[in-house]
Amino acid sequence: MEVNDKMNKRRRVVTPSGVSRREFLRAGGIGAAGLVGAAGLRGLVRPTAVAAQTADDNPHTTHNGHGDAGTVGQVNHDANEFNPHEILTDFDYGEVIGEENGRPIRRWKIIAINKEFEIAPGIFFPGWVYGSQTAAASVRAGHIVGQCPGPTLRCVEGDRLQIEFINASNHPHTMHFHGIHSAFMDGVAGVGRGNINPGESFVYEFDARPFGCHLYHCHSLPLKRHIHKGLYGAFIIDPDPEKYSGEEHDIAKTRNRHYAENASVNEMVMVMNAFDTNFDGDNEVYAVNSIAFAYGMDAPIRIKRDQLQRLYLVNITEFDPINSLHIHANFFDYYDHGTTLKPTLKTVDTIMQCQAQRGILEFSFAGFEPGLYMFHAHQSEFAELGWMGFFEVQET
Ligand SMILES: [Cu+2]
Repeated sequence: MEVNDKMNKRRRVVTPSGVSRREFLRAGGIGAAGLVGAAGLRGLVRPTAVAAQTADDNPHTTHNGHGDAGTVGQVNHDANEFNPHEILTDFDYGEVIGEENGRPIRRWKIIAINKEFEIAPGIFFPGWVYGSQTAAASVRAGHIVGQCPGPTLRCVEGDRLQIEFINASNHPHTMHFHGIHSAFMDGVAGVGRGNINPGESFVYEFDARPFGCHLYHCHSLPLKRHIHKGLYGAFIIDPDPEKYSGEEHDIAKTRNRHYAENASVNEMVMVMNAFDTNFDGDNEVYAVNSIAFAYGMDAPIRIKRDQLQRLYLVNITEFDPINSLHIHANFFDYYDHGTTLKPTLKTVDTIMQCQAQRGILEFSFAGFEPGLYMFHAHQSEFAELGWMGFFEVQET
C-alpha cells in the first residue's frame, strides 16, 4: 500500500509552479532553491552535434534522446574539493596504532561537516558530509575537507577498529556501521551513546566482522534527511585467508590487499546515490559517487582489457525503493553483501539493490574489442538523470 501510494505520488508530483519534475529539469527551473548557476540546464542530457543543428522543440533531439548522454558544461571538482575519479579507487585504511592479542588496532579520525557541493553543472547541493584524516580523497593541503560519498573505510576481518568521530557541523549526527557490534556502539539516536552533538566527539570501537562489502551512515532523526544529505560511505572488510582452508583460502587471498593475488585485480567503489534538490521528497539528480554522469563519455573509467575487475557497489539512494546496475555487452559474477567467497549469482548483467543493500561484482573484458562499454541504472529515468557511465576498455 505504501509503495502504491509512493508510485501514485510520483506520477502526479508537481513543483510549486505546477510542472512535473522532468519538465522542471528540462526547463532548468530549479532556481527556486537557488540551485541553478550559469550553466542553466536545458536538460541534463547533451544533444548530439546533429541535434544541435535541429529545432530546439524537437523532443527527440533536445532531450532524452538519440544523442550522447551527459551534461552541458563541467562540474568544478576542485571547488567541490573531492573528485569522483579519486573516490573510485581511494581506500582509507586508517592508521595502525598498536596491537591487541596479535591483531592490529586500526584507528580513523572522521569528521562531519556541512558542505555545499556541485552535483551537476550549475546545480549545488547543501550537503552534510564525512571526511577522514587518512583518506586522500577528503584531505586537501592537510585539512579534512569532506567528501560525498564519505571515505571508503577498509580493514581486515578480525582487526580491532577505533573510529573517532568528531561532529564539526551544526546538527547532531552519528556513525552507524553495518556489521556485528554491541548496541552501545550502534550509532543510533536514543540508543547506547546515541547522538553526537555539535562540537562533541566519540570513539566507536568494535571488531571487524563479518568480511564483506558493507556501509556506514548517520542514524540521527529524521533518518531519511540525515542520510540523503550525504552522510554515508562504503565500509569494506577483507577476508582473512588464514581463517579458511583449501580453495577458500586461495579465493580469500584475492580479496585481501596484503596478498599479491589482490594486487592483480583492479578494485573500484561505487555508491549509488541521488539528490532531492528542491526538497519535495523526490530525487532530481541520480549518480554513482555523487556527480551526475561523473564517468560519462568525456571522463570514462579506463580499465585494462585483460585485468579482473572488482566493483564494490553500495546503494544508499533515499526516496526510491530500489536502484540497480547494468553493464553493457558483458556479464558478471555477484556476491550479495560480499559475505561469501563464492558468487551468489553467476553470469548476470543486471542486479538490483534496495537501500543499504550492497555487493561485489567481478568481471573481465578479456578478449573484448577495445572501446566504450556503458553501465547504468536500469531504471531508465535514473540513467537519464545522471546515473550512467562508461568503461573505456584498453588493450594494455
Ligand atoms: Cu546526521
